[in-house]
Amino acid sequence: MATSGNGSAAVPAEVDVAVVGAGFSGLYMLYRLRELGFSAMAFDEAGDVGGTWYWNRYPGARCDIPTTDYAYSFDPRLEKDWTWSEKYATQPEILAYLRYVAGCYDLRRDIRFGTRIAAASWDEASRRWRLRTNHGGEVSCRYYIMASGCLSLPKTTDIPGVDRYRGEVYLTGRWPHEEVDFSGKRVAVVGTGSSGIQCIPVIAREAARLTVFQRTPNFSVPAHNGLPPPDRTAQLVADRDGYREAARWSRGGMPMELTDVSGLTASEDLRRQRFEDAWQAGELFAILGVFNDQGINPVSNELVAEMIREKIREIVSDPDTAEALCPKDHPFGTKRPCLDTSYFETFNLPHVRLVDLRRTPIVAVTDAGIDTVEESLEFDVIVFATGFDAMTGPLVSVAVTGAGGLTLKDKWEHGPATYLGLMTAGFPNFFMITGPQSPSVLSNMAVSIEQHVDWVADCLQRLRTEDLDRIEPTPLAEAGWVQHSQDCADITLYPRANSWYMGANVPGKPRVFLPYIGGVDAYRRACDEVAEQDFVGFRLDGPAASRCNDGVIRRLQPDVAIVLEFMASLGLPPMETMTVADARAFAAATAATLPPGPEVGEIADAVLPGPAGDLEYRLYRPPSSGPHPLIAYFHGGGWVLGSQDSDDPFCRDLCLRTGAAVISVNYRHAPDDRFPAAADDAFAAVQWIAANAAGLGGIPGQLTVAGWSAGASLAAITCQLARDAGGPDIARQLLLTPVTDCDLGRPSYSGNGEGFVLTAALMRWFWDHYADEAERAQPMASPLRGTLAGLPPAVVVTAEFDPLRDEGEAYAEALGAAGVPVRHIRARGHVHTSLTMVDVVISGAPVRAEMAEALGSFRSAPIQI
Ligand code: N01
Repeated sequence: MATSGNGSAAVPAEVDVAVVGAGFSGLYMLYRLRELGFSAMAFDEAGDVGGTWYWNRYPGARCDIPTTDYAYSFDPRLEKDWTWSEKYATQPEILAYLRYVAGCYDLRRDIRFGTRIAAASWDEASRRWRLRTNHGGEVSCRYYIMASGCLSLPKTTDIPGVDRYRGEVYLTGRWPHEEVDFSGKRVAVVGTGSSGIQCIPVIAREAARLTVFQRTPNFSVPAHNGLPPPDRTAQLVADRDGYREAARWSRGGMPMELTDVSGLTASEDLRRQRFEDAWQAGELFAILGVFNDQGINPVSNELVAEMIREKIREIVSDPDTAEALCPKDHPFGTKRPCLDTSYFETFNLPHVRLVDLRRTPIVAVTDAGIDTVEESLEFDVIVFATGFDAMTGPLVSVAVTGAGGLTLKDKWEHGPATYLGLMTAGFPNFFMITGPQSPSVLSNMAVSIEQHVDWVADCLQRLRTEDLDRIEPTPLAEAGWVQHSQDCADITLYPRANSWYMGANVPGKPRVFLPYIGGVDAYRRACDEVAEQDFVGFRLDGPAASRCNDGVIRRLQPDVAIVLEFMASLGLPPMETMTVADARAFAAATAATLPPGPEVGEIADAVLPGPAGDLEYRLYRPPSSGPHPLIAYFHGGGWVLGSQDSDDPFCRDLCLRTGAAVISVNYRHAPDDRFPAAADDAFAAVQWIAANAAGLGGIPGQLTVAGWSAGASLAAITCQLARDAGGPDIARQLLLTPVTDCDLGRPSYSGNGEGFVLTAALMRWFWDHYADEAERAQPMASPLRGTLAGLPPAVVVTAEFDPLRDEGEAYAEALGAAGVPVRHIRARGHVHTSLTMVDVVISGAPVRAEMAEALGSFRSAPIQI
């Protein structure tokens, strides 16, 4: 084999697989590749194995996942032979562990240390990557794997004057191997993230004076370090395989019971008790899971945040310092919280001082210390704990050039785009271990690393077995995953923080949520499904054949998927197999379990005269003083179910978002009163509301007619009847996932007819109860078949996974063709019922906001009658 030297050891000219990095992921990758008989070589700039644990040698450096879980699980022998001494091991102990693992499998033999891959380019002709090392050596490989870590490239210090300083300077992420002596010295620490919070108490023990420069206070909870957690250890001893499997299928990569306690509804006692338990547990996932809604609901989040602030105020004696240490600019958890040992207590020491950079920013580093806007401070040592160019930094710091000459840096100029965080389109045979848009830093890295390495190893093995030698994700699959990853983040509070998760800590970096927050379990399922479905979304090529099962692996909104999974887990009988009475009782009971929706100004129940007796209605008034525009609203329920109660949260939401008074009118239901009773009632109700607008607190001439599902059908029909009758004046119509036609043969009926709550079978059941076959084609039942010219401007909302999608789209299109102003909102990833699930399906909120905005945009439109 031809080789090119790199100083200490030879670098082979050709390997099957080149791996960058010899930390947790690189070591296991190398192990798996060897096991499968691939020739493989790993490269690391460091002098030995360890990755992050090689570089981050600062005092106090420890893991923040308990050692019972922060370890390899692939070989039970490792677990038997290695014993951790602490719950959160120190950096030297973790480094010793990784050295031990490397020794067990003689991995160093295939690692070139002190060697950085400086550039990599894809050669389509040979279907190989050509890598260049910092020593000028070249390596050709079929597959190129970056196992370079998420937090391995320290951020360039962006404070002016750093080069001028004449004292000792240290960077936590590049700590020297020799012990640093702080005794008797005046020390500055800049940065209060995990690294700062870990090293500050330890440095304080030695330094003569310690000054901490804090730009953003961080949430931290006591680690309560000690022996490895006895409860977890006992579970491992009792059933090691079961424990590890539970970790693999958990939300965060550690076995953990998820709570169903909501911060919004829990009693004060329960809130406090759950918080105290988590505080005492000293585990990240415990404090991140005090309430099931703290990651998505600001009110619930603030409860936890404030309880932590209370602890800080209790611990820190000086009230001003305590207040400065209290984080207030981001929701709890949206920046990575820290686990500390005596961090806040350290500020009670007489020689420790906090400088709040929000009040007195740094002007520059001087030759003797640091100048703030208020004072000049001199130091013997400055420690920068200023963080990393996280996740994408280490990947784009290598000049990676893919097929067609595009560099990774250019491709990701506006943010990373990956398929599953594993690969990126345009870069064939290039894999990332824990890349952006995979759970990585939001999970127990040990579990996520093993999952990625196993997926890649299995993939390479399958390619070899099938005589394939090139794999690349398709643009469609990648765009779908990027969207899904973004959708997952968007329903949480995470994007609100200026965190390194968002790339916000590095000036000029695109602001994009980098990791995948859907959970280790959901993520693993997606990866497994991709492989099982013949690598859906990947293009596979070999000397003899090519194939591509193109597609998107996750198209539902993540919270909609959770609701569907939950409903499926209940194993309920389909509604169409129930009696009407049972179906009504079931629908009412389900509605009663949902959150109540937002507070409005006033709610009043009353009746209005209908053609066959009084009709009940509920009036929702906005908090602002009136008069208000009016919305006459008709509930959903297939003409069979529901009442003015059933859509209550949605009506409250509609009232607040539009600033209109909503009048939700009940109407006669089938089969007791069949077609056209409901339509007659709806028209009569709108006539009465228009006639009594002023008395209802409404602005005459500002009446919108709205509805959801069958109620939207009634709204559409009412607008047609009003036009034909020459009144009343209707300013706008809002049709949310409407029934518009009796033809159940449209593609959305077959595509979305099962598994998305409203089924094709249930829709048939509704129609059968409501109208005879012969009546259904009348415009009073199928408004799509009516004349549409001259109708009021319409906002039509359709949901992607709704059997009624196509008839809603057809109605929007037909209205437009008839000259009616239309705003058609397509709710991506939603089902028929999800947009009305206020405070349950968070991803519905932006759609409802758009809906309200669209209604507002028609406010000045001329009335069409
Ligand atoms: O970095 P950080 P880190 N002037 O980015 C401040 C993992 N980790 O190395 O927030 C003044 O969190 C910056 O301020 P601000 C863990 O995932 C784990 O501490 O940008 N200050 C912030 O306070 C962690 O989240 C462990 O306003 C400046 C700090 O520096 C991740 O690594 C241990 C500044 C940087 O905090 C990163 O942690 C250590 C400036 N110009 C790390 N620039 C474990 O426990 C930045 N800052 C396993």
